[in-house]
Formats: sequence, C-alpha cells, structure tokens
Amino acid sequence: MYRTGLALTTMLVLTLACGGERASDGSPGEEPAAASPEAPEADGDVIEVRLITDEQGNRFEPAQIEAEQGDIIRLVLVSGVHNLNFLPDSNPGATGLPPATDMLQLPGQTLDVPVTMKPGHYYFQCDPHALLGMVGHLEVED
Ligand SMILES: [Cu+2]
Repeated sequence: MYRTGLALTTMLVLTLACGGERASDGSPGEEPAAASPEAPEADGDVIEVRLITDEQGNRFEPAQIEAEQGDIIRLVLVSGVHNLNFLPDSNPGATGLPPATDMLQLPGQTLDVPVTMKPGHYYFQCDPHALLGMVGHLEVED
C-alpha cells in the first residue's frame, strides 16, 4: 500500500482519509475515530514524537521518551519516510509490544501508537533508518 511508485492522487486520497475529510460525493467509507468507548485517549497522555529527515540526518524528536501505560505516542511526520518499530529482537522478553507501524510518508501525517507495555525500558527504531541511527528509547513508568 505504501509503495513509492504510488501516484500522487492515491496519496491525496490517503491524506483526505487521515484528515477526516470527505469527498464531495459523501462516501461513508470511513469509520468514526472517536466513537469507541475504549478509546485509550480518554485517560492517557498524548506524547508527540516528530519524525524528521533533514541535512542533519534522520531522527526521532525526542528520541528518549517517558510514558505510562495507557498513554499514546503520536507520531508526526515532518519530513522523509519513516515508521516506528519496537523491534522484538531488541526487546528480549518484552510482552505487549505494539506491532511495527506502517510507513508515514506525507508531511503532517500522524499515527497514534498506544503504550501497551508493562513498566520497563524499551528500544524502538525506524526500520529504513535504524542503521543510520534513527533509534530511540521509551521508559514506561509505574
Ligand atoms: Cu526513518
């Protein structure tokens, strides 16, 4: 779905879907985002993490995060193409790790990742740029 060869029109459709806007035909193709009663935003903090590519390289900002279970890590794409992966191999013994996210590739695009892990120290990375140093750590506190 996120191939680089996708036409701009397809990306535009994704943008509109993410922004909650609708085409003029009133197509009801999207689910309401906030209607679910178990939405974790209700009692957790939202922690913004920006995903950046610029002349200084590729990075998370901030790359060191503190959170509590039930908080939300909100990825905000500034530039480049990135994802977030709590790589299981680099978090030995961890349970409740969220799955690797899809790639974010539209500036301004956001993606919420719930903090589902037990208190502890967790490693995360951007898969395309881990070897270039785009890694970080999450401390889940009691
Ligand atoms: Cu990246």
